[in-house]
Formats: sequence, C-alpha cells, structure tokens
Amino acid sequence: MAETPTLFRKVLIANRGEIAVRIIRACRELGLRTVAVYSDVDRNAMHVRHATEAYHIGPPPPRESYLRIDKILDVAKRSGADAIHPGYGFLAERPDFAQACLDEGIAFIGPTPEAIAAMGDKVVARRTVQEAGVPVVPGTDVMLRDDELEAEASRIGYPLLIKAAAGGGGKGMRRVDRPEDFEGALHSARREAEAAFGDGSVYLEKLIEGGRHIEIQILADTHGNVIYLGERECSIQRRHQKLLEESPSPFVNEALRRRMGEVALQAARAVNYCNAGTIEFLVDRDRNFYFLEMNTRLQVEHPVTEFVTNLDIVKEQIRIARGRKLSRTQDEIEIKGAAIECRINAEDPYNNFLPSTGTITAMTLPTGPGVRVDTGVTAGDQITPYYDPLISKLICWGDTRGEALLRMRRALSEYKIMGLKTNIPFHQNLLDSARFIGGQYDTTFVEERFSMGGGREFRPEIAAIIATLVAHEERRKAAQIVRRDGRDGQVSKWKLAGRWEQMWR
Ligand code: MV4
Repeated sequence: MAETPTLFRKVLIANRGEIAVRIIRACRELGLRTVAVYSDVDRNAMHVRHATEAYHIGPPPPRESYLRIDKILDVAKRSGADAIHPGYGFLAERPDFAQACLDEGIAFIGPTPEAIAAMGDKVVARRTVQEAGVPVVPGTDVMLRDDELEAEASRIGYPLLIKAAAGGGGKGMRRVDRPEDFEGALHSARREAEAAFGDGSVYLEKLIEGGRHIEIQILADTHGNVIYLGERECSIQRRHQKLLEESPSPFVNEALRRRMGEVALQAARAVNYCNAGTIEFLVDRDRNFYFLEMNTRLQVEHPVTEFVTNLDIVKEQIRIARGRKLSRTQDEIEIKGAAIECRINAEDPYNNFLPSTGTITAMTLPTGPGVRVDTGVTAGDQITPYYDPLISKLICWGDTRGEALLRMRRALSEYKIMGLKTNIPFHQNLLDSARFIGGQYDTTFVEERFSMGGGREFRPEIAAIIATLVAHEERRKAAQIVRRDGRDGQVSKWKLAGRWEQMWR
C-alpha cells in the first residue's frame, strides 16, 4: 500500500450542493486548490463555479456519477489531487471508497476504512461499544436464526424493535408489540433489509418510547487526542429526515453533557477513531441514554456545533488528515450561546411534504448578525428529482436560546424563494409552537403532535424568555428583557410560570 501523503495541496470534493461549497470554502481559506466533480445537470452548479477546476463524471443518477468510485479516482489522478473529501451521503461511509483512496496514495479526509466498516455494521458497532462500557439498549448482540431470535424476543420483552444490521437511519425497522406478531414482522423486516441492503441480517432491541435523539460531535487526531464538542438535539424529524437541529439541547444539563461526552469518547476510542464523527444516542424521559449508532462522516447539522464552539469542523478534518494535532484540547472547548439550524427543503409542507421540483426564479437570502446560510443553489438553478431536497441550511446563533429563536423567525421572514415550494412555512409554524418554544419535544412530536397552522398567538417576548429559561434551567435566575413599555426589566420565574400556563390554555 502506498503511503498516504500528509502534506497536500489539492483537494477533490466527491460531492455536490451546499456541502461541496462548504468544503471548498474551508480549502480556499487554507490556501488549498480544489477539484469539483459534476453530473450533466450540475454543469453550472455553484460548487463547480467555486472550485479551482471541475470535471464531468456522468449522467444525473448518482449510480452513474457521484457514486462511481472509478470515475472519481480517475479525476483525482488526472487533476493531481492529493486528498479527497467525501462530504456526507454518496461515498462518505463506504469503506471500499476510503480504502481505494489510500491504495492510490490519496489522503481520505475522514476515518479509516476499518472504523467505517465497524460502525457500518450495526451489530458489530453495538457489540464493540458495549464492550468498551457504552450503554446500549437491551437487545441481541449476534446474528441468530429465526427461532433463536424469537426466544430472545421473549427474554427482551415487548414492545421491541427489529432492526437491520446493515441499516441505520431507520431503514428496515419494525416495531413489534405482541409475541404473536413477531414471526410476521421478522419475515417482512428481513425481506425489506435484503431488498434495501442486499443483507437480510437483523437484530433486536427493546423499544424505548418517547425518546429524544441527541448526538455528540467528536474529533480525533492521529496523536491519540479525542475531544467532544457538546451535543446536538435532533428530535425534530419526520420519517427519519431531520428538519431542525439545535445546540445545546434544551433537555441536556451540564452533568448530562459531561456524561454523554465521556461515553462518546469511549465509543470513539473503541474503534481507534480518527477524524470527525458523531455518536447518536436515544435519551429517555428519565435522562437515561443509550448508544444508537455512530456516523463516521461530517454531518449536515455540523454548523450548529461550529456556532456554539467557534470551531471550523471542516478545517479540523483537514488538519487531522494532514497528521497535525487538534487545534484545541477538551479544556479549551466552551459552549457559548445557542444555535438552531433549519433545513430548507424543496418540498410542500401543506401537501404531505411532497417534493417540489423546478427552477428557482428568484431568491433573497437572509443576512445580518448571527445568521449563516449554507447553500449550493442560486436564482436560475433547477431543482431536479435526482438528489436530496435540501437546498439550503439556515443557521442562527444567539446569546441565549431565546435570542436564537427570535433571530431564526426574523431570518425566515427575510428568506424569499420563488418558483418552488419550500418547507419555510413549516419552520415558521414550528417556531411559533408552545412545545418547541418550551423545548418539550421528542422524536414523535412532528408526526404525532404538530400540525401546520396549529400555533397560538405568538408573543415574542414571552417566547424568548421561556425558550431561554428552559434551556438554561437554573443557571440564570431571570431573563433580562425589554418590556412593551420599552423599559428593561427582570421577569421572575413565577411570573413566567403564569404566562406559560396561559400559552397552554
Ligand atoms: C430506536 C428507537 C427506540 N428504541 N431504538 C431510528 C433511526 C435509527 N438510528 C434508530 N432509530 C430508533 N431506534 C430503540 N431501541 C427509536 C428510534 C427512532 C428514532 C431515533 C432517532 C431519531 C428519530 C427516530 C424516529 C423514530 C424512531
């Protein structure tokens, strides 16, 4: 195997859209040249225009372009790229791609093929982290025959979940409430897993109901340093698609953050992890937390962590790949303020989130203090059905959760996209809902308790105080606000409790 260069000058970005642009920007700031790849429909895309050079790799379907390892490596060789950043999706979590890069003497800006493979098999991941002392949901740890699984099911107890070993992200999952339903569910889960992943292996876990999805961002370098960058609350999702993320989580206090952070480091060390990664946890109502899976890539929602830590995660990834040390130690990580990210998707929230395609005829992006927009499209661009519906991420920072929330409402109201339907109205409704403002939501909220237009009269000053107090719990005795009469005032928690009750009625 050729030796991986640690000094590199030119980075190929094996991706498209907002994340390709994000990575190109980090490279430019570091003085690195960039190579874009594009399919037919992306010929004039923003990521192509931002890169130093760009190469065509085929037709729009990902299988024929962005997933073609051979074509991408060929471009790397022709362009003289000495590193490849995979972004998220596409080839980001394919151990064979990471290995192929290394075999060609090209640095893969991400973890080792071994770590990707270990975490990609959910049963191996579960066993590996469990042996390292990480709490996992009670369940099965090895692949078993159908009759053995059924015996294990009664040991675990109902309700339970059947999960695909090759799955992740909720694909191939089945809930089983009663023993008599087990056999049927097992067969349909195996069939679905076989069709989706070419692997019908499944395992079982006890079902944790009403949990929150909270994940820990970690960074690990080649010198054995591993740090955590706080958590992201990702419970606002629909059909396993995240719609909004925030950091810190309004549910996580200092003690829980530290415990989850330490456990995340144990999980990372268990696979000798290197580069940026995320440990997903399910946190129940009593604040017990359980390992779900590890994502061995840069994630869509990384900007909320960047805002509250003031760290550039993509630059850290490049640093790590170059064999340098992390720019900070754990003691130098401080969570400052609060950040919220809204995923702006080309889909119609008034019509069951139906994908919306067509040309963006006009677009005005929000700007101003504490606002960041990561996008890969501009007015005149076409949104096609070939790729995911994410057209932009709107991220807002505030000194408090309340300020971040009000800033997000302001930014959403400035955002104008013509020619397509977007989920901006969904986010506006969500930010006006009492449960979101109060931080009282779990992974079932959007699908089971939320409805468009269900919000009450919005009182920004009350909402901001509640959002801030909930997030900061006892740390701030009262919130400093500007009252309707224009005077600054302290609002006691008692007074707020009263206002909060009013919002509920
Ligand atoms: C669970 C669970 C409850 N109990 N496992 C869904 C995606 C995959 N990463 C794991 N998932 C879940 N696993 C046990 N034992 C509930 C979910 C789940 C979920 C998790 C995170 C975010 C959103 C979710 C929505 C539905 C179910």
